[in-house]
Amino acid sequence: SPRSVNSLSMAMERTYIMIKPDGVQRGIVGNIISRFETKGYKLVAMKTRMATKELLEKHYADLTSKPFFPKLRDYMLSGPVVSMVWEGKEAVSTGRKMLGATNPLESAPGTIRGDFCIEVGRNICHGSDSVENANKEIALWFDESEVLDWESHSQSWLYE
Ligand code: IDP
Ligand code: MG
Repeated sequence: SPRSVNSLSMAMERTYIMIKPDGVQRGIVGNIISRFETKGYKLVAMKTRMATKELLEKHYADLTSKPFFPKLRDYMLSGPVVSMVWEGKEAVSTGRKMLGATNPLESAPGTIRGDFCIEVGRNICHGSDSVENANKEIALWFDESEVLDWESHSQSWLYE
């Protein structure tokens, strides 16, 4: 394989990015994909589907007791979501930076939430907040066989 020693030893991560129903309805799917793609991250899984109550209760397990959880669940069930796994160096923390703050009014311009939305309950995109949670979320939303190992021809143009 033409991979360099460096690229093999560096901390490659996978993060779970999900475009929420408002992002799909508003036609922002392509823009969000494009940002991760042009950053240099590698798309290793993607599908469009309806979420389910069961998936959302696991995905947002830390939030099920919050007063806003029923509204969050209804919002996430209101239309299709786009589930993706993006891979690359520090993809989890960088993905969070690309998303911006949870509250879009506190998200910097140039971030996905900063550029495209206004309210916390309509913030168009999810991104894993730690490597551990990313691995859990990827296993929750995808079968193992749906997450692909493939070698990008850009590898040596992205990593030294
Ligand atoms: P995150 O999506 O930035 O990781 P979390 O705190 O994990 O933020 O919350 C998950 C999602 O729940 C948020 O993206 C947002 O859609 C929703 N949410 C969080 N806090 C509130 C709130 O106070 N009111 C309404 N919805 C909220
Ligand atoms: Mg979160």
